[in-house]
Amino acid sequence: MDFIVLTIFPEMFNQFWEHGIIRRAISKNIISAATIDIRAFAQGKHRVTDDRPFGGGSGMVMKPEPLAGAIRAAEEQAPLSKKILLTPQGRVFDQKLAYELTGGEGLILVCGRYEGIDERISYDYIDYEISIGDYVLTGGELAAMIVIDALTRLIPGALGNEESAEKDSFSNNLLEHAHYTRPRTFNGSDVPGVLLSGNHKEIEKWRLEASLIRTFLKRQDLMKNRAYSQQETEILKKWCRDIEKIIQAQSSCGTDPLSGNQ
Ligand code: 4FV
Repeated sequence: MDFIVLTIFPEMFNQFWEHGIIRRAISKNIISAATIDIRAFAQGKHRVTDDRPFGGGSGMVMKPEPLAGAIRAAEEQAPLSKKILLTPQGRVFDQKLAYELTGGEGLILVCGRYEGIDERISYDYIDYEISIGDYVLTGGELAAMIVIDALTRLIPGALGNEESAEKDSFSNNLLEHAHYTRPRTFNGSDVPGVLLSGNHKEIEKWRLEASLIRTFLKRQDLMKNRAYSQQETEILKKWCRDIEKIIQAQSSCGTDPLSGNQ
């Protein structure tokens, strides 16, 4: 997959390309990564890329001409790549969208600065608008890094063993189970025994239940309109039975199960 980032701060990506899974994916040609300096397409001796907004108001707007020049240059390098503008106006990025975007040849990621870019660039040049969340950044660069990072680890060969991307949080719309490593005891707390049992069937069951519990406690929104497997449904029904037993036990000893009052 090819990534070309259009930015007035290309140097911000130097470190990003040179570390971890991104570095390895580039070295294994699983991805190609490049930046294009928008300022290189600005006219005049000061190569101005921004100007005051028509209609007045605070802040500056990115001029259309340098952006158009940079986008055309990127299109020459990657004619099949989709042109993405990182903006709070866009579809909010999530694991589902990450999977969808890995299906393409590549992405040309346009990073805005200042108050944003001239709207005519969105009209005439941009295929998708993507937001990394409902908050405002000083520029689109960090958003571009997040998109590149989340997509790269989904591309076969990028991660060590394939398996881990499949078992990601959100890959099955559940939060990932807890992870433990040596030492077996830390700060007086032991690793759950089942994980030391070597019984992979029981370990898988424990991990699934751990994912369901975490998702139930932390992100119930993810549990709504989700299709549940037979095994997951069994686990959820067992919880209901266990909770029923507790409630029954409470009422049998005359305690109001909800208030706990006698
Ligand atoms: C943003 C976001 C974001 C808006 C004005 C850059 C800033 C400035 N991009 N998801 N949230 N962009 O806040 O993607 O130009």
